[in-house]
Amino acid sequence: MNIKLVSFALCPFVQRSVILLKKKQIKYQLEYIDLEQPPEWFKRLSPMGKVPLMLVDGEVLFESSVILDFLDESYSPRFHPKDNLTRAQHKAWIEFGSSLLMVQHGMAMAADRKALAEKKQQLENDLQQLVLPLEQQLFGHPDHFTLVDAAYAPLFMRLDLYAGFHQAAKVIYPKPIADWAERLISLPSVRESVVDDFSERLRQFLKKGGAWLVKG
Ligand SMILES: N[C@@H](CCC(=O)N[C@@H](CS)C(=O)NCC(=O)O)C(=O)O
Repeated sequence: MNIKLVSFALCPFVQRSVILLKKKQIKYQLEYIDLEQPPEWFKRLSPMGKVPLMLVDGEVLFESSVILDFLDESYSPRFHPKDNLTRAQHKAWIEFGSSLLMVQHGMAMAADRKALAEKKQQLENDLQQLVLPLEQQLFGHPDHFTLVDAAYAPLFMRLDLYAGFHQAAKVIYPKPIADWAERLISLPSVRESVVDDFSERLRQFLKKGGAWLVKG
């Protein structure tokens, strides 16, 4: 199959697909677009005007979780659990991860310290939900990579960078999450899933958006 991934370099939802493509050693092409001024062909193909957009032999796929499912079903090894119920649970937690990505975006873009603190608190509250499934080893097991790992690694990578940008953005994790996050961001497939100057580009992007996190 000919796989082409349409991307914006800083998008965590695109990064999920890149991690899986790398993990499965699938050959693919990457095309970056300017989301502020998307090309006409992209507007025609992307129903919601969002990346990731994946072209599979020219056929259009969108929504990061659907792209993950498609890649997993089409290329070995399979990372989604075989058992129907467990697989459905993994999909549900991936959806939860998407909501966390929206909260982290709000936190990063917060215009002042107070707004950042509020978003960080919301994120810390939401993250608590992950403790039980991690303790029950529903996912996050060091020996078994899953699509949940691919879906959450972009979140933890960003939170790690924000803490480096300003200590006010340091998210406090309960131990099972801290261990999982540390493991995920050190995986080669995760480290290699972003552009080389990712941190600096992210900083510039936030600065342009007036984020307090990178002011001063
Ligand atoms: N639910 C989508 C979210 C994708 C998304 O929000 N992508 C952002 C970039 S990170 C985007 O394309 N935004 C452009 C826009 O909303 O106009 C997914 O999981 O693929």
